[in-house]
Amino acid sequence: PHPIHRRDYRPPEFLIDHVELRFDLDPDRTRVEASLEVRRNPAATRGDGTLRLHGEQLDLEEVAIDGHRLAPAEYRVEPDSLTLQRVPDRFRLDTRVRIHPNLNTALEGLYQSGDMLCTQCEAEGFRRITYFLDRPDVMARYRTTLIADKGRFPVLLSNGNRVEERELVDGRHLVSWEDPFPKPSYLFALIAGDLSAIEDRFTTASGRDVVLQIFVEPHNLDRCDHAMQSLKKAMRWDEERFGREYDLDVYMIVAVSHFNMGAMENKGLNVFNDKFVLARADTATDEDFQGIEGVIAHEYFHNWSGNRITCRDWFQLSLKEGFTVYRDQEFSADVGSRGVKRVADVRLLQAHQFPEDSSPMAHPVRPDSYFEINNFYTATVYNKGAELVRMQATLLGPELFRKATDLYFTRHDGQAVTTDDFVRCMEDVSGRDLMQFRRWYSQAGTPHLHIEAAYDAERATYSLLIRQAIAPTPGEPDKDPLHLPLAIALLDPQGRELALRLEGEPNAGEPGTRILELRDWETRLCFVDVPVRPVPSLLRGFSAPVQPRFDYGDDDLLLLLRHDSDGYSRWNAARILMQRVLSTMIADPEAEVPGRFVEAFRGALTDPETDKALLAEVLTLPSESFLGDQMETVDVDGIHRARNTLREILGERLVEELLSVYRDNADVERYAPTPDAIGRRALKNLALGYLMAAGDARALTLCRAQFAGAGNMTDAIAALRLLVDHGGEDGTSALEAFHRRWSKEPLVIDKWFSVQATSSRAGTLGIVTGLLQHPDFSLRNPNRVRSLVGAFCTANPARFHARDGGGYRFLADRVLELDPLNPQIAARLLKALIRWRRYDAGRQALMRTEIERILAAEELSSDTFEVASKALE
Ligand code: HT7
Ligand code: ZN
Repeated sequence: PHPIHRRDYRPPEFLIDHVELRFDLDPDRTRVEASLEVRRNPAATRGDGTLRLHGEQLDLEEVAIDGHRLAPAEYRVEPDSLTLQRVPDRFRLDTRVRIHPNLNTALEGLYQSGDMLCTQCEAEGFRRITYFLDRPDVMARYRTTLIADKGRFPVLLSNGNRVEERELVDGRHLVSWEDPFPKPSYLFALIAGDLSAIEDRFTTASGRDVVLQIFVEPHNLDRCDHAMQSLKKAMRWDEERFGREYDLDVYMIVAVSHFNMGAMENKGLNVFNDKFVLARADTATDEDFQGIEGVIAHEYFHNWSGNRITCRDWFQLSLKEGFTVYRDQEFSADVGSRGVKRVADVRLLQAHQFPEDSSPMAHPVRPDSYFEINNFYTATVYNKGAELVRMQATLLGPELFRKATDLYFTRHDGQAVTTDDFVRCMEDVSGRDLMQFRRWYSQAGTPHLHIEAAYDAERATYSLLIRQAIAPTPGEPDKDPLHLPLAIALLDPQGRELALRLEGEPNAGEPGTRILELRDWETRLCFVDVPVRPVPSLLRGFSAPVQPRFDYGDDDLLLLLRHDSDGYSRWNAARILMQRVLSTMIADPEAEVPGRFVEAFRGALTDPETDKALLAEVLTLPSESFLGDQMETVDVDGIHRARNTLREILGERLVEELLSVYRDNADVERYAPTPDAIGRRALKNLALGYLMAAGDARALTLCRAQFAGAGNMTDAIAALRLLVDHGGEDGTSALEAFHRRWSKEPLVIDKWFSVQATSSRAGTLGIVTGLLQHPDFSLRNPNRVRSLVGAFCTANPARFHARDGGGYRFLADRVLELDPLNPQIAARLLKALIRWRRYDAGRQALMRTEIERILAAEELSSDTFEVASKALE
C-alpha cells in the first residue's frame, strides 16, 4: 500500500451533476445500473481527457457513453478503477455492474445484515456499489430506484423524498427516491427489509411539517420511543442554539444489527447501529440511554455540519466530526447536567485521545497523510477536534461564536470545504487573528502546561509562570507553541472566588473565572490586590486540551474538592488526591492510607449539596489505564493490586456511610433516564462496588437482592458485574440466569459477554477464549466482537497485559482471523498493542512479537498493515 498525502490534493478534473441509480436487489446478486451526467470541472487544470472512476469488487457488465456501448478495448478495468480515455467535455456515462451483498463481510458498500440489505458508504464504500468519482468534493443530485421481492423486502428506502411506487410482475415492487440536495457519494444510502416504523411529526421554526420515522425489525418496535424523543429534542435545540432547521419533508432512521461504527448521517436516511436506537428500561442501561440521546443528536446535527456543508477531502474529516461532536456535547450539556457532561467528556478525552496523541499513531486533528482513511476516525479527529471548536467558542465568546457559525453555514452552504475555511469564519466575524491558533489543527501531541505560582504577602501579589512543552510525535520532532485559553479563578481559604486584577489593569473585575490567553512557550502574569495566599482553580471547565502540572499541596486539593464551583476542577482535585495515595501504594504495598484522605472521601460521600452524578464521578477511583498513563513504565500488577486494596480499605472504613448512600438512593419509583435518577443509580452502584470490594456480608446480600429484583438493566448489570467478580456459585448462577432470561436479546447478550471479558478474576483469558466457541459468538458481528474481544483487550488491563503474553497472543490471533473478513474492525482491535513501548522489557518483547507476526501474514489489509507497521516505526 501507498500513503496518500494532503499536499497532493487537486480539484477533480470532472464533476458529476446528476446520478440515476437503479438497483435490482438480491442478497446473492444485485444488479446496479448507474447513469451519470459528467462534465469537465472548469475550476480544474485541463488534463488529457482521461476519466478514472473508483470501483472495487464490482463485476462490470456494460459501459456506454451517450448511449453508445463501449467495446472492452475502449476502457480499462483494474481492481480499484475503471478508466476511460479521451472522454467528451460533457456526456452521459451508463454502467451496469453486479455485486454480492451476502459475501460482503467488511460491511462497506451494500451488505446483508440479518434479513435486511443496507449500505455504509463513508468513507469510501460507494465505490463498492458502482463506478464513481468517490470523493467528497464531487457533489451530485441523486434519483434512486429500488426493485426487490415485495414479500422479502416490503420496505425500500433511500435518500430524499419518495417519488414513485408500483407493483411489478412476479411479486416484485419498485420504489423511487429523489434527493433534491447535491451530496457527496459517502452520504448515499439504501435500505431493503421487512421493517416496521414508529412515526411522529415535527413542525420546524418556520412552520414546515416533517415526518419522522424510525424503522426497526417488528419485534423491536417497543423500544424506539427514547430515540424518537431524543430526535425531537435535538431538532428543536439546533433551531434555538444554532438557528439550523431541517430541510427535507421526511427524516428516517433505520436500526441495523451489523455495523462497523455507531451510526451514519446519510442524507434524510440515517443508518444506525441498533445499540444506539433500541432502549427499554429492562434491556438498556443509563449509559445506553445517554448514548442514544447523544448519537441520535450527533447524526441529526450532521445534516448541517457535514451534509449541507461537507469536507473537501478526507484530511478535513474533523471539519464535520469535530464540530458535530462539539454540537452534540453542548446539546447533552443543555438537556442534562453541564458539569457532569463536561467531566464525562474530559474523562473520555484523557482515556482515549491523550494516549493516542503520544502513541506511534499520533496525528494532527487534520492529518497530513494516511494509508487507509478508515484508521483516522479517531479520538484525535473527533474529540480533540471538538476541543478545538470549543476553544474557538471560548476565545470569541458566545455571541461572536454564534455569528461565526451563522456565517459558516451561509457562506459555505452546498460546498465542500476545509478546516481553514471554518477558522476563517471565526476570524472574519471577530476581527481576531487566529493564525497561530491554526497550529492546533496541524500539530500533533498534547501540550503540557507547567505552572508555578508565588504569593507575595507584602505586595499582595500572586504571580504565575506558565510554560508550555510539547513532546515530539512521529514525523514531527520540533513543535511550536500554541495559542490557548486558560480559564482560572483564585479561591480564598474559605473557598470563595476572589476578584481578579492583572498588573496594569485599572480595575478588578467581578469575582469568578478569568480567561487568560497563552501564546508563548513561557508566560508570566501577576495578579495584584490579592489579600491572602489563594488556591488557584486552574483550567476551569478544561478550557484547553492540555495536561496541567501544578504542585498543589494536599490542603489545596481538599479545598478545591470541597468548595470549587467548577465541576471539572473538583473532580480533578479528587483524582490528583487519589492518584497520590495510589502512587504511594504502588511503590510500597505496605503503605498506609492517610486518615485525612479517608475523611475527605467521607465528607464528599455525605455531602448533600452536590449533584449525585458528579459525586459518583468524583468518588470513582482513576482507572488502571489512567494510572498507567501517568507512570514512566506501566506497572500493570502494582496498579491492579493498589487499586483493589484502596477500594477495599475505603469500603471497610466507610461501611456505614456507604450503606446509607446505598439505601438513600435505592430507587423505588418507575425507571426514568432523567439526570437526577441516573445520578442516584450511579452513586448507589458505586457504593455497592466499594462495599463488595470490602467483602461485607451485608453487601453480598444487597447485591444478590439487587440482581434478582432489578427493575432496570442499569441495576441488573451493576449487580451482575459485582457477583461475577466476587466469583464462586454467585457469579456462575447469576451468569446462567442472565443468559437464560435474555437469550433472545442480542444487545443484552453483548453485555453478558462484556461482563465476563472485563472480570478481574485470574482465569478470565481462559473464559474469554472458551466464549469464542459459544453458539452466540460470531466474528461477523462487530458488536459481538467488541463486546468480547474488544472489551477484554481494552477494558481489562490486568488480564490483557498478563506477564506471560497470553493476552497479546489472543489478540493477534483474533486480528489475523478478522482481517480477511472485516479489516476495519481488525485494525481497530490491533490498536490495543501499539503502545508497547510503555511497558517493561518482557512485555515489550512479547507485544512486538505479536505485531511482527501480524505483519508477516500474507495479504494483510491496508487497514491492519498501516496500524502494525506504524506501531513498529
Ligand atoms: N460519519 C460517520 C462515520 C462512519 C463510518 C466511517 C467509516 C466506516 C464506517 C462508518 N460508519 C459511520 C459516523 C459519525 O461520525 O457520525
Ligand atoms: Zn459524526
